[in-house]
Amino acid sequence: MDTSLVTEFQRSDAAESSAPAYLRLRRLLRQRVESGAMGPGHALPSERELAQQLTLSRVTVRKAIAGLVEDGVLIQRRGAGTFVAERIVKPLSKITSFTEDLRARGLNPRSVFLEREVGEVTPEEAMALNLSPGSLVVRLHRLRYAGDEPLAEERSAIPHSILKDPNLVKDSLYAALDSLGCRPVRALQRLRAVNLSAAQARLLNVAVGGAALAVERRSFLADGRLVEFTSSWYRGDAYDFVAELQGE
Ligand code: 16G
Repeated sequence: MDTSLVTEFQRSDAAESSAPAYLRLRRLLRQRVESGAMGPGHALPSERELAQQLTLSRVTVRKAIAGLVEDGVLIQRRGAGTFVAERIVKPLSKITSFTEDLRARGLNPRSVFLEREVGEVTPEEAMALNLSPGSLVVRLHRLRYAGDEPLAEERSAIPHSILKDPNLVKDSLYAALDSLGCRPVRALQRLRAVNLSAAQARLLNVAVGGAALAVERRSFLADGRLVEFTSSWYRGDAYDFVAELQGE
């Protein structure tokens, strides 16, 4: 058993005893993944062991873990136990950003800009963003990395009326939008499987024809305005897209 987990949990107990135990444990486990203390593939002790060591009920431990499984930080394999997710598990029910997804897994998000400019909308962008021909958009074309590993190619268009200066986008588009009070609250997404072209395969450092998930996201502000149209090509060997489905 990882003794530092026990010590840290006891410390959190002393520091914020008013927070429910399952939330403190969830936060602690998340921090350990984010800091890299528990890397991809790391096996967690069994529920029973964790409960015993931390003197918690199994229900509490299960509840702490369930939230992290839902967020894609941990995965459970039947009969084998609970592990830190190896592939990046992207929950489809939340509007998270590339930067947030990677940080949540203790990875280092980085981007290389292939394009960052203001230009007139293309017919496709005008249609997707509901803009009239001749309107201006900020256009970003980025190669998105975890450390040195390219994971996705991404093209975004943001109405110029919302984002005036493309250079406001440093590491994260959503951080820039957030700073303007314009973080999307709702999005429509379309996913399809594709084989990468030679140019894309070169950028993403995979074999020509390698599999990718092509995702188009149109995001909205609370007042209904469209704030982004982004086309992303995520490497198929690095990502799992997970959605929770509910009966009617
Ligand atoms: C994700 C989004 C993309 C968004 C980007 C912002 C999907 C499929 N796409 O890649 O629409 O523009 O994150 O990331 O999740 P950033 O804030 O790190 O620039």
